[in-house]
Amino acid sequence: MQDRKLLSPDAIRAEFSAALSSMYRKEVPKYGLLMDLVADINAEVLQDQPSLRAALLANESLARLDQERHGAIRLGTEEELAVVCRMFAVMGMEPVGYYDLGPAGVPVHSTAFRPISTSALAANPFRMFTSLLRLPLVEDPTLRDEAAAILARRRIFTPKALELLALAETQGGLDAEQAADFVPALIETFRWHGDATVDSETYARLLAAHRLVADVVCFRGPHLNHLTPRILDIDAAQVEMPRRGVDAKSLIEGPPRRHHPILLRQTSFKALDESIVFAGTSAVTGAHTARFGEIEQRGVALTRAGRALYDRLLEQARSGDEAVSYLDRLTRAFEAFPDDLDAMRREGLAFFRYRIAESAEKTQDVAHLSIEALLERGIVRADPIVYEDFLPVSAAGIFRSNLGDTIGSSYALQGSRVEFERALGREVVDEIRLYEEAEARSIAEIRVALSPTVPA
Ligand code: OOG
Ligand code: NI
Repeated sequence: MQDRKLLSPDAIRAEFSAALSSMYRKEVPKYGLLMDLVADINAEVLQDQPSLRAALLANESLARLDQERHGAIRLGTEEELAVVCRMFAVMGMEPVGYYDLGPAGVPVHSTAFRPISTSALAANPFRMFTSLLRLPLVEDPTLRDEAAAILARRRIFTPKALELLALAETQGGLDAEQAADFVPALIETFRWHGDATVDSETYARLLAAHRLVADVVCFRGPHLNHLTPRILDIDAAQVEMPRRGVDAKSLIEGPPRRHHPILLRQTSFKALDESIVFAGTSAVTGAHTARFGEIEQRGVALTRAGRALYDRLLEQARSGDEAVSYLDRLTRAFEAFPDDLDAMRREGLAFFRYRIAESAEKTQDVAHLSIEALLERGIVRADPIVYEDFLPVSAAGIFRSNLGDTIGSSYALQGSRVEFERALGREVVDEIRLYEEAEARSIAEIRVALSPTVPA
């Protein structure tokens, strides 16, 4: 039997994200502008804040700073979701989190396919925010059936990608040569196809039902709709974007600016109007807004208690007095969220990774001390764990910025995690569990490191 040397899923994911990035730069010229802006602002911030630079260097994220963090796609059917799940598994990406965007007026439910382990995230952090259209939310039954029939006819994966997927599943992975074929074959699925699968009249009817429905249903596949690099100062970027001719959405999604960032803040801009050719015609006959640019700034991951507080304060700001600007309401509401790392830690609001301080003296027996006592004595330090996931209210805001604010308010029919998981063919990973485990593991490692060595 031939012994194949399989490539690590991390390496395949790195190839995939690099290939997506170069495809997107070609497809969406304005995206290059955004990348330049991000590189400039990140360089400035690093120069101004040597301590941040040192922290990024210490956790090995400095080198990958300007690499894209995530992309987003929208799928039309449960079958597409099931296959996408298997495709991403080849690249070490698992579905993490369940996001129901219906309450925020977007007829999808979503997950994020992403690497899970600290080492995999460090090797390549790329993740894909993946939404599934919820056709039952289309009110008109005739239109709904028509949309379902159109989607049932399309084949979004190339035969090559499907063949290599089957091979990966039987072999337990792909070797370098196979991966070099797999990545471009899979990328085809996420490419922009300007030729619509429907005529202009059908497109117009679907567009009238919901812009998102038209975007998902009328094309040959789930075109990548944005790629998102990481920015170290999103407020600076928000100011800089219009200066460089990039039309930013008016508000940054997520928590307000803080001294110690929490969760995730995002902003975006409409990238371009695509020309489309409708079925049955040969000339360019329409325009469609599909793709955009986005940037994100990430902060510390919150515990269930911290997240509940975040959700409550956000809701307070959103439903507050309209005579006061949203930004003021947000700032005021979040005064109730401590902006001090140690307070967040002691109050159990955020997750930390504990480690033995480099400066700690390797002295007498301290194994009996509590973590708090170890911290106080400087033997142990606590570093915030970065939030790697998404926020449903923010995600809905990003959808809206691209689709137009005219989209409906709230869908009464709740999304169903169980239904989503049935389509996926597996359960989604609970993102908060991952942070709990990472924190607990770091404490266990300290216990091992400090335990007195047993004499041989
Ligand atoms: C996805 C929007 C959500 C994010 O970063 O929260 C998103 C989409 O528009 O398909 O990407
Ligand atoms: Ni995004």
